[in-house]
Amino acid sequence: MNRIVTLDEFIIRRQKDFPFASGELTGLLRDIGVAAKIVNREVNKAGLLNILGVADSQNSTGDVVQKLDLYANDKLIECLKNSGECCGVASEECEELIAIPPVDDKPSKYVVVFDPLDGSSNIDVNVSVGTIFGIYRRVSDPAGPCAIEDFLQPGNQLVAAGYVLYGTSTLLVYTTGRGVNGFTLDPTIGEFCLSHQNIQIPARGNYYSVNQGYYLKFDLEMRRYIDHCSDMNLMLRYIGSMVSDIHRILFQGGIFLYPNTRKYPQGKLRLVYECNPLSFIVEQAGGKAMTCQLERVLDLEVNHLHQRATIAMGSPDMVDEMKEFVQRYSATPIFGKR
Ligand code: AHM
Ligand code: MG
Repeated sequence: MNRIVTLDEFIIRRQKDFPFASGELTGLLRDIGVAAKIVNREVNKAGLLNILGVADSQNSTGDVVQKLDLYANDKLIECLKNSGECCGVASEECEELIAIPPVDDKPSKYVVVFDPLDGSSNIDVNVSVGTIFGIYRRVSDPAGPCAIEDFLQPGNQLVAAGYVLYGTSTLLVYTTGRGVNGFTLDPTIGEFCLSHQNIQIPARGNYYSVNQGYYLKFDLEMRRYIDHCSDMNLMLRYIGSMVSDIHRILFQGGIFLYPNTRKYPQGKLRLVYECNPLSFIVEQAGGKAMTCQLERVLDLEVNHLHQRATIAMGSPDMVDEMKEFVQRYSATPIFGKR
């Protein structure tokens, strides 16, 4: 029988890959793992408690907030505040960043961004949801509190990123820029165990994932590409939970699209909390991630915390093909853009 490798053990082993590592990032990843277990416990028993349903508030971008979103948000913030390993957090559910004072006078050099419960429209109907996170090294003066510039770094500066998928089983997938690894929560021992080592996205797949209900609201070039996916007999899969849709594509190949619509001219998904961390993971697994205007997502300038972006990500050959369609059918000449 293969020996079980727990997330904690794996993270500590990997610390040796970074010769100047102080253990801070290692500690931070472990703390996120702990928060994920707490959120998982609540997600699993959500139907038993009176915490399902819509809370009496909207988040900073006007979406209806589910109660479980608030719970997950609070738990992540609480775990990170107590950990002493990060000096600030920014969450999709909070308008502003939250500065975290040093624990035991120990200054920290990292900040964490997260979407506590992505795909929240699925919560009430027992469909998979996820948590997405990203970690940056702070760029502000380490002597003071964290600052907005720590969070407005482009995705290419991410030190680590990951997601937790609360599905038929609970999985934590993360990267520190040296490949992507996945861990499945074994509920009998309460540990995330290494289950998917060095995840590589297939060059192509049989799935495309897009909200086809918005088809008529997409630009012509995107409609043409979607027609092509259909002509090629690709299978449409769209859960409405980006983590779940990307998870399938990571393992089985395919392309995920969230283009601009009339309602969301800049796209709907959040660059800081959703697009950048997942793009880092997809690229680390050998995939590609670009906007529907053909810019590399990880190179986008970040101007504000709740900035939105369009996205096309997944299997490299399929993203390249999408790019060709956009170049061919786009009304605006955008050749030469990467
Ligand atoms: P959320 O973070 O508020 O849950 O919204 C993000 C979700 C993504 O997970 C998903 O891909 C998308 O929104 C679905 O949006 P739509 O219903 O417009 O297709
Ligand atoms: Mg989200």
